[in-house]
Amino acid sequence: MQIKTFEAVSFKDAVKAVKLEFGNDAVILSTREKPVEGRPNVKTVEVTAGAANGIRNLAGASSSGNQGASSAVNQVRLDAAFERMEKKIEGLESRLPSSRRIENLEGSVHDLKLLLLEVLREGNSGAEQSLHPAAAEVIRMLRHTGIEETLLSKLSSTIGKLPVPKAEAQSTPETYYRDQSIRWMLKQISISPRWETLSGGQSVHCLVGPPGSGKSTLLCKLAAQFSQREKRKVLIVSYDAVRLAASEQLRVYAKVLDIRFAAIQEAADLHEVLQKNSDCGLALVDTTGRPVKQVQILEDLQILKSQSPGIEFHLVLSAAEKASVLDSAVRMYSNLGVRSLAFNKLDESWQFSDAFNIAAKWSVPLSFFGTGPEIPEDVERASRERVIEQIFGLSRS
Ligand SMILES: Nc1nc2c(ncn2[C@@H]2O[C@H](COP(=O)(O)OP(=O)(O)OP(=O)(O)O)[C@@H](O)[C@H]2O)c(=O)[nH]1
Ligand SMILES: [Mg+2]
Repeated sequence: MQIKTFEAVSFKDAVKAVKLEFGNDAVILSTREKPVEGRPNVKTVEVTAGAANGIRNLAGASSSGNQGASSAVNQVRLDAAFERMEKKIEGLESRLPSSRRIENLEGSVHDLKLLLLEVLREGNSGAEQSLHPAAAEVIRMLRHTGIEETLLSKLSSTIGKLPVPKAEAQSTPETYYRDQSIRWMLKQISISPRWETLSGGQSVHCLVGPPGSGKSTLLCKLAAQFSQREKRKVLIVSYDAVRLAASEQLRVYAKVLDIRFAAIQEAADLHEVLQKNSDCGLALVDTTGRPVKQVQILEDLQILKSQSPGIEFHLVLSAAEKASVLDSAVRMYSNLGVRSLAFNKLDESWQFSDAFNIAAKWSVPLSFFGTGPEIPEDVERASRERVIEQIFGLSRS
Protein backbone atom coordinates (compact mmCIF):
# COMPACT_ATOMS: atom_id res chain seq x y z
CA MET A 1 0.00 0.00 0.00
CA GLN A 2 1.24 3.47 -0.86
CA ILE A 3 0.81 6.02 1.93
CA LYS A 4 1.20 9.76 1.56
CA THR A 5 0.43 12.87 3.60
CA PHE A 6 -1.27 15.81 1.92
CA GLU A 7 -1.37 19.33 3.30
CA ALA A 8 -3.92 21.93 2.24
CA VAL A 9 -5.74 24.99 3.53
CA SER A 10 -9.03 23.12 3.94
CA PHE A 11 -10.25 19.53 4.27
CA LYS A 12 -11.94 19.81 0.94
CA ASP A 13 -8.74 20.82 -0.84
CA ALA A 14 -6.80 18.08 0.90
CA VAL A 15 -9.30 15.44 -0.25
CA LYS A 16 -9.14 16.85 -3.78
CA ALA A 17 -5.35 16.43 -3.71
CA VAL A 18 -5.76 12.84 -2.46
CA LYS A 19 -8.17 12.03 -5.29
CA LEU A 20 -5.88 13.60 -7.85
CA GLU A 21 -2.91 11.57 -6.68
CA PHE A 22 -4.48 8.21 -5.81
CA GLY A 23 -7.77 8.27 -7.70
CA ASN A 24 -11.10 7.34 -6.15
CA ASP A 25 -9.80 4.18 -4.48
CA ALA A 26 -7.82 6.12 -1.92
CA VAL A 27 -8.44 5.45 1.74
CA ILE A 28 -8.21 8.33 4.20
CA LEU A 29 -6.17 7.06 7.15
CA SER A 30 -6.05 10.14 9.34
CA THR A 31 -6.70 13.88 9.39
CA ARG A 32 -5.40 16.59 11.65
CA GLU A 33 -5.11 20.35 11.88
CA LYS A 34 -1.57 21.66 11.82
CA PRO A 35 -0.52 25.09 13.12
CA VAL A 36 1.49 27.19 10.67
CA GLU A 37 4.90 28.11 12.07
CA GLY A 38 5.09 31.77 13.01
CA ARG A 39 1.35 32.39 12.38
CA PRO A 40 -0.44 31.33 15.55
CA ASN A 41 -3.96 31.95 14.21
CA VAL A 42 -3.56 30.05 10.96
CA LYS A 43 -3.92 26.30 10.60
CA THR A 44 -3.61 23.96 7.66
CA VAL A 45 -5.13 20.53 7.29
CA GLU A 46 -3.04 17.41 6.98
CA VAL A 47 -4.64 14.31 5.49
CA THR A 48 -2.82 10.99 5.37
CA ALA A 49 -4.18 8.68 2.72
CA GLY A 50 -3.25 5.32 1.30
CA ALA A 51 -3.82 3.56 -1.99
CA ALA A 52 -3.16 0.01 -3.10
CA ASN A 53 -0.21 -0.11 -5.50
CA GLY A 54 -1.20 -0.03 -9.12
CA ILE A 55 -4.51 1.76 -8.60
CA ARG A 56 -3.61 4.41 -11.14
CA ASN A 57 -2.75 1.67 -13.64
CA LEU A 58 -6.18 0.13 -13.14
CA ALA A 59 -7.76 3.45 -13.86
CA GLY A 60 -5.67 3.66 -16.98
CA ALA A 61 -6.74 0.16 -18.02
CA SER A 62 -10.39 1.05 -17.60
CA SER A 63 -10.02 3.99 -19.91
CA SER A 64 -8.54 1.68 -22.52
CA GLY A 65 -11.82 -0.18 -22.69
CA ASN A 66 -11.15 -3.24 -20.45
CA GLN A 67 -13.49 -2.12 -17.71
CA GLY A 68 -15.52 -4.94 -16.19
CA ALA A 69 -18.98 -4.67 -14.71
CA SER A 70 -17.69 -5.16 -11.14
CA SER A 71 -15.17 -2.30 -11.41
CA ALA A 72 -17.99 -0.05 -12.66
CA VAL A 73 -20.07 -0.96 -9.61
CA ASN A 74 -17.03 -0.34 -7.35
CA GLN A 75 -16.54 3.02 -9.00
CA VAL A 76 -20.15 4.04 -8.32
CA ARG A 77 -19.87 2.90 -4.66
CA LEU A 78 -16.62 4.76 -4.20
CA ASP A 79 -18.01 7.91 -5.77
CA ALA A 80 -20.95 7.76 -3.39
CA ALA A 81 -18.59 7.17 -0.46
CA PHE A 82 -16.48 10.17 -1.45
CA GLU A 83 -19.56 12.31 -1.81
CA ARG A 84 -20.65 11.35 1.71
CA MET A 85 -17.16 12.10 2.99
CA GLU A 86 -17.08 15.50 1.30
CA LYS A 87 -20.45 16.39 2.86
CA LYS A 88 -19.13 15.38 6.29
CA ILE A 89 -16.03 17.46 5.75
CA GLU A 90 -18.07 20.45 4.65
CA GLY A 91 -20.08 20.08 7.84
CA LEU A 92 -16.86 20.03 9.86
CA GLU A 93 -15.53 23.08 8.02
CA SER A 94 -18.64 25.05 8.77
CA ARG A 95 -17.91 24.46 12.46
CA LEU A 96 -14.41 25.95 12.17
CA PRO A 97 -14.22 29.65 13.13
CA SER A 98 -14.45 31.84 10.04
CA SER A 99 -12.21 34.87 9.60
CA ARG A 100 -15.27 37.12 10.19
CA ARG A 101 -15.83 35.38 13.55
CA ILE A 102 -12.15 35.80 14.42
CA GLU A 103 -12.39 39.52 13.58
CA ASN A 104 -15.48 39.80 15.79
CA LEU A 105 -13.60 38.01 18.56
CA GLU A 106 -10.68 40.42 18.18
CA GLY A 107 -13.13 43.32 18.44
CA SER A 108 -14.66 41.86 21.58
CA VAL A 109 -11.23 41.34 23.11
CA HIS A 110 -10.44 44.99 22.37
CA ASP A 111 -13.70 46.11 24.04
CA LEU A 112 -12.94 43.89 27.02
CA LYS A 113 -9.48 45.42 27.26
CA LEU A 114 -10.97 48.92 27.35
CA LEU A 115 -13.47 47.84 29.98
CA LEU A 116 -10.72 46.27 32.04
CA LEU A 117 -8.64 49.42 31.78
CA GLU A 118 -11.60 51.45 32.96
CA VAL A 119 -12.12 49.10 35.92
CA LEU A 120 -8.39 49.22 36.64
CA ARG A 121 -8.36 53.01 36.49
CA GLU A 122 -11.29 53.20 38.91
CA GLY A 123 -9.63 50.61 41.15
CA ASN A 124 -6.40 52.56 41.03
CA SER A 125 -8.05 55.84 41.88
CA GLY A 126 -9.75 54.07 44.81
CA ALA A 127 -6.40 52.63 45.89
CA GLU A 128 -4.79 56.03 45.45
CA GLN A 129 -7.15 57.52 47.99
CA SER A 130 -5.64 55.23 50.59
CA LEU A 131 -2.11 56.27 49.59
CA HIS A 132 -0.15 59.01 51.32
CA PRO A 133 -1.06 62.24 49.45
CA ALA A 134 2.56 62.63 48.29
CA ALA A 135 2.57 59.08 46.89
CA ALA A 136 -0.80 59.65 45.18
CA GLU A 137 0.63 62.80 43.63
CA VAL A 138 3.52 60.83 42.08
CA ILE A 139 1.04 58.33 40.59
CA ARG A 140 -1.09 61.16 39.18
CA MET A 141 1.97 62.80 37.65
CA LEU A 142 3.07 59.52 36.05
CA ARG A 143 -0.43 58.93 34.66
CA HIS A 144 -0.27 62.39 33.15
CA THR A 145 3.02 61.54 31.37
CA GLY A 146 1.41 58.45 29.81
CA ILE A 147 2.55 55.56 32.03
CA GLU A 148 0.17 52.65 31.59
CA GLU A 149 -2.53 51.93 34.12
CA THR A 150 -1.42 48.32 34.73
CA LEU A 151 2.09 49.51 35.59
CA LEU A 152 0.71 52.30 37.78
CA SER A 153 -1.37 49.75 39.63
CA LYS A 154 1.77 47.73 40.44
CA LEU A 155 3.66 50.84 41.49
CA SER A 156 0.78 52.01 43.71
CA SER A 157 0.69 48.71 45.50
CA THR A 158 4.49 48.79 45.98
CA ILE A 159 4.70 52.31 47.39
CA GLY A 160 1.46 51.80 49.30
CA LYS A 161 3.21 49.13 51.37
CA LEU A 162 6.13 51.37 52.31
CA PRO A 163 6.27 52.70 55.88
CA VAL A 164 4.94 56.25 55.98
CA PRO A 165 7.89 58.67 56.27
CA LYS A 166 8.29 60.16 59.72
CA ALA A 167 7.81 63.88 60.18
CA GLU A 168 11.39 64.27 61.40
CA ALA A 169 12.82 62.37 58.37
CA GLN A 170 15.48 64.19 56.35
CA SER A 171 13.63 64.12 53.04
CA THR A 172 10.13 65.42 52.47
CA PRO A 173 7.36 62.86 51.69
CA GLU A 174 7.34 64.22 48.11
CA THR A 175 11.03 63.45 47.61
CA TYR A 176 10.74 60.14 49.45
CA TYR A 177 7.90 58.77 47.28
CA ARG A 178 9.39 60.15 44.09
CA ASP A 179 12.73 58.45 44.86
CA GLN A 180 11.01 55.17 45.71
CA SER A 181 9.02 55.32 42.48
CA ILE A 182 12.16 56.04 40.47
CA ARG A 183 13.87 53.07 42.09
CA TRP A 184 10.92 50.81 41.22
CA MET A 185 10.74 52.07 37.64
CA LEU A 186 14.46 51.57 37.07
CA LYS A 187 13.97 47.92 38.01
CA GLN A 188 11.22 47.44 35.41
CA ILE A 189 13.40 48.03 32.35
CA SER A 190 16.68 46.62 31.13
CA ILE A 191 19.30 47.58 28.57
CA SER A 192 20.52 45.23 25.86
CA PRO A 193 24.17 44.20 25.86
CA ARG A 194 26.58 45.83 23.39
CA TRP A 195 26.71 44.30 19.92
CA GLU A 196 30.11 42.72 20.47
CA THR A 197 31.71 40.16 18.16
CA LEU A 198 33.83 37.30 19.41
CA SER A 199 37.24 37.43 17.78
CA GLY A 200 37.19 35.69 14.41
CA GLY A 201 33.40 35.48 14.52
CA GLN A 202 30.66 37.43 12.80
CA SER A 203 27.69 38.91 14.59
CA VAL A 204 24.60 39.58 12.54
CA HIS A 205 22.01 42.14 13.64
CA CYS A 206 18.82 42.62 11.72
CA LEU A 207 16.55 45.65 12.10
CA VAL A 208 12.86 44.93 11.72
CA GLY A 209 9.76 46.99 12.37
CA PRO A 210 6.77 48.84 10.96
CA PRO A 211 7.16 50.96 7.80
CA GLY A 212 8.76 54.34 8.31
CA SER A 213 9.85 53.64 11.89
CA GLY A 214 13.37 54.72 10.94
CA LYS A 215 15.12 51.36 10.42
CA SER A 216 17.32 52.42 7.49
CA THR A 217 18.20 55.73 9.13
CA LEU A 218 19.16 53.99 12.36
CA LEU A 219 21.15 51.39 10.47
CA CYS A 220 23.18 54.13 8.73
CA LYS A 221 23.81 55.86 12.07
CA LEU A 222 24.96 52.62 13.68
CA ALA A 223 27.09 51.57 10.71
CA ALA A 224 28.89 54.92 10.87
CA GLN A 225 29.42 54.70 14.61
CA PHE A 226 30.68 51.12 14.58
CA SER A 227 32.99 51.61 11.62
CA GLN A 228 34.33 55.08 12.32
CA ARG A 229 34.38 55.39 16.10
CA GLU A 230 34.90 51.75 17.03
CA LYS A 231 36.97 50.89 13.92
CA ARG A 232 35.01 47.70 13.32
CA LYS A 233 34.72 46.04 9.94
CA VAL A 234 31.05 46.45 9.08
CA LEU A 235 28.93 44.92 6.33
CA ILE A 236 25.58 46.49 5.45
CA VAL A 237 23.03 44.13 3.93
CA SER A 238 19.86 45.55 2.47
CA TYR A 239 17.06 43.01 2.26
CA ASP A 240 14.12 44.43 0.42
CA ALA A 241 12.11 42.04 -1.66
CA VAL A 242 9.55 44.66 -2.59
CA ARG A 243 11.17 47.94 -3.58
CA LEU A 244 14.15 47.59 -5.86
CA ALA A 245 15.23 51.20 -5.29
CA ALA A 246 15.05 50.96 -1.51
CA SER A 247 18.61 49.73 -1.17
CA GLU A 248 20.07 52.64 -3.19
CA GLN A 249 20.06 55.03 -0.23
CA LEU A 250 22.04 52.52 1.79
CA ARG A 251 24.36 51.68 -1.11
CA VAL A 252 25.28 55.35 -1.53
CA TYR A 253 25.72 55.81 2.17
CA ALA A 254 27.92 52.72 2.45
CA LYS A 255 30.06 54.05 -0.39
CA VAL A 256 30.51 57.41 1.32
CA LEU A 257 31.56 55.70 4.54
CA ASP A 258 33.65 53.10 2.73
CA ILE A 259 31.62 50.28 4.25
CA ARG A 260 31.07 46.92 2.53
CA PHE A 261 27.54 46.66 1.06
CA ALA A 262 25.33 43.93 -0.36
CA ALA A 263 21.69 43.90 -1.44
CA ILE A 264 19.56 40.77 -1.40
CA GLN A 265 16.03 40.20 -2.64
CA GLU A 266 15.62 36.65 -1.36
CA ALA A 267 16.03 35.77 2.30
CA ALA A 268 17.76 32.59 1.18
CA ASP A 269 20.65 34.67 -0.25
CA LEU A 270 21.78 35.99 3.13
CA HIS A 271 23.90 32.99 3.95
CA GLU A 272 26.04 33.35 0.82
CA VAL A 273 26.50 37.10 1.34
CA LEU A 274 27.63 36.56 4.94
CA GLN A 275 30.06 33.86 3.89
CA LYS A 276 31.55 36.01 1.11
CA ASN A 277 32.12 38.78 3.65
CA SER A 278 33.15 36.64 6.57
CA ASP A 279 36.02 39.07 7.30
CA CYS A 280 33.39 41.64 8.39
CA GLY A 281 32.85 40.96 12.09
CA LEU A 282 29.61 42.93 12.22
CA ALA A 283 26.81 42.57 9.68
CA LEU A 284 23.86 44.95 9.90
CA VAL A 285 20.79 43.83 7.96
CA ASP A 286 18.09 46.33 6.97
CA THR A 287 14.62 45.00 6.14
CA THR A 288 11.48 46.36 4.53
CA GLY A 289 8.83 47.68 6.80
CA ARG A 290 5.36 46.48 5.92
CA PRO A 291 2.02 47.29 7.45
CA VAL A 292 1.71 45.44 10.75
CA LYS A 293 -1.27 43.40 9.54
CA GLN A 294 0.74 41.84 6.73
CA VAL A 295 2.07 38.94 8.70
CA GLN A 296 3.74 37.41 5.62
CA ILE A 297 6.85 39.36 6.49
CA LEU A 298 7.35 36.99 9.40
CA GLU A 299 7.67 34.08 7.01
CA ASP A 300 10.48 35.88 5.12
CA LEU A 301 12.15 36.83 8.37
CA GLN A 302 11.91 33.26 9.63
CA ILE A 303 13.80 32.19 6.49
CA LEU A 304 16.37 34.88 7.21
CA LYS A 305 16.68 33.44 10.72
CA SER A 306 17.17 29.93 9.42
CA GLN A 307 19.86 31.20 7.02
CA SER A 308 21.88 32.65 9.83
CA PRO A 309 21.05 30.90 13.10
CA GLY A 310 23.01 33.45 15.18
CA ILE A 311 21.12 36.43 13.72
CA GLU A 312 19.67 38.82 16.29
CA PHE A 313 16.49 40.74 15.53
CA HIS A 314 16.01 44.24 16.90
CA LEU A 315 12.60 45.84 16.70
CA VAL A 316 12.71 49.48 15.62
CA LEU A 317 9.73 51.56 16.73
CA SER A 318 8.80 55.17 16.29
CA ALA A 319 7.95 57.10 19.45
CA ALA A 320 5.58 59.13 17.28
CA GLU A 321 3.25 56.11 16.89
CA LYS A 322 0.17 55.42 19.01
CA ALA A 323 0.66 53.02 21.93
CA SER A 324 -1.73 50.48 20.38
CA VAL A 325 0.34 50.40 17.16
CA LEU A 326 3.52 49.88 19.17
CA ASP A 327 1.89 47.04 21.10
CA SER A 328 0.70 45.30 17.91
CA ALA A 329 4.19 45.59 16.43
CA VAL A 330 5.80 43.97 19.47
CA ARG A 331 3.15 41.25 19.47
CA MET A 332 3.72 40.55 15.79
CA TYR A 333 7.50 40.50 15.80
CA SER A 334 7.90 38.76 19.17
CA ASN A 335 7.52 35.40 17.38
CA LEU A 336 10.97 36.01 15.92
CA GLY A 337 12.57 36.36 19.32
CA VAL A 338 13.28 40.09 19.44
CA ARG A 339 16.53 40.85 21.29
CA SER A 340 15.99 44.55 21.79
CA LEU A 341 13.82 47.57 21.12
CA ALA A 342 15.16 50.70 19.47
CA PHE A 343 13.02 53.83 19.75
CA ASN A 344 13.30 56.48 17.05
CA LYS A 345 11.87 59.96 16.64
CA LEU A 346 12.14 60.71 20.34
CA ASP A 347 13.06 64.26 19.31
CA GLU A 348 9.50 64.77 18.05
CA SER A 349 8.01 64.74 21.55
CA TRP A 350 10.70 63.81 24.07
CA GLN A 351 8.08 61.52 25.58
CA PHE A 352 9.79 58.43 26.91
CA SER A 353 6.68 56.96 28.51
CA ASP A 354 5.94 54.62 25.57
CA ALA A 355 9.51 53.35 25.57
CA PHE A 356 9.10 52.65 29.30
CA ASN A 357 5.65 51.06 28.92
CA ILE A 358 6.62 48.76 26.08
CA ALA A 359 9.97 47.72 27.53
CA ALA A 360 8.45 47.06 30.96
CA LYS A 361 5.31 45.30 29.72
CA TRP A 362 7.06 43.03 27.23
CA SER A 363 10.30 42.63 29.20
CA VAL A 364 12.41 43.42 26.14
CA PRO A 365 15.66 45.33 26.69
CA LEU A 366 16.14 48.75 25.12
CA SER A 367 19.13 49.24 22.80
CA PHE A 368 19.18 52.60 21.00
CA PHE A 369 17.34 55.90 20.92
CA GLY A 370 17.04 57.81 17.65
CA THR A 371 16.92 61.47 18.54
CA GLY A 372 16.67 63.12 15.14
CA PRO A 373 16.95 62.50 11.41
CA GLU A 374 20.61 63.49 11.13
CA ILE A 375 23.08 60.73 10.27
CA PRO A 376 25.26 59.75 12.07
CA GLU A 377 24.95 61.97 15.13
CA ASP A 378 21.29 61.63 16.17
CA VAL A 379 21.54 58.34 18.04
CA GLU A 380 22.37 57.39 21.58
CA ARG A 381 22.77 54.12 23.41
CA ALA A 382 19.68 53.53 25.49
CA SER A 383 19.99 53.98 29.22
CA ARG A 384 17.49 53.40 31.99
CA GLU A 385 18.47 56.66 33.65
CA ARG A 386 17.73 58.61 30.47
CA VAL A 387 14.21 57.14 30.30
CA ILE A 388 13.43 57.87 33.93
CA GLU A 389 14.98 61.36 33.85
CA GLN A 390 12.79 62.29 30.89
CA ILE A 391 9.64 60.87 32.47
CA PHE A 392 10.19 62.73 35.74
CA GLY A 393 11.26 65.86 33.90
CA LEU A 394 14.61 65.83 35.65
CA SER A 395 16.52 66.87 32.54
CA ARG A 396 15.96 69.14 29.61
CA SER A 397 17.04 67.96 26.15
N1 LIG B 1 12.69 63.34 13.61
C1 LIG B 1 13.21 62.15 13.35
N2 LIG B 1 13.05 61.60 12.13
C2 LIG B 1 13.59 60.38 11.90
C3 LIG B 1 14.29 59.67 12.89
N3 LIG B 1 14.68 58.48 12.36
C4 LIG B 1 14.23 58.48 11.08
N4 LIG B 1 13.59 59.60 10.79
C5 LIG B 1 12.93 59.99 9.53
O1 LIG B 1 11.84 59.09 9.32
C6 LIG B 1 11.64 58.85 7.94
C7 LIG B 1 11.63 57.35 7.68
O2 LIG B 1 12.90 56.83 7.99
P1 LIG B 1 13.46 55.49 7.32
O3 LIG B 1 14.78 55.21 7.94
O4 LIG B 1 13.39 55.54 5.86
O5 LIG B 1 12.38 54.45 7.85
P2 LIG B 1 12.30 52.89 7.52
O6 LIG B 1 11.83 52.22 8.77
O7 LIG B 1 13.59 52.42 6.95
O8 LIG B 1 11.16 52.89 6.43
P3 LIG B 1 10.77 51.67 5.46
O9 LIG B 1 12.04 51.12 4.88
O10 LIG B 1 9.88 52.29 4.47
O11 LIG B 1 10.07 50.70 6.32
C8 LIG B 1 12.80 59.57 7.22
O12 LIG B 1 12.32 60.79 6.75
C9 LIG B 1 13.82 59.80 8.33
O13 LIG B 1 14.64 60.95 8.11
C10 LIG B 1 14.43 60.26 14.19
O14 LIG B 1 14.98 59.71 15.14
N5 LIG B 1 13.86 61.51 14.35
MG1 LIG C 1 13.99 51.47 5.11
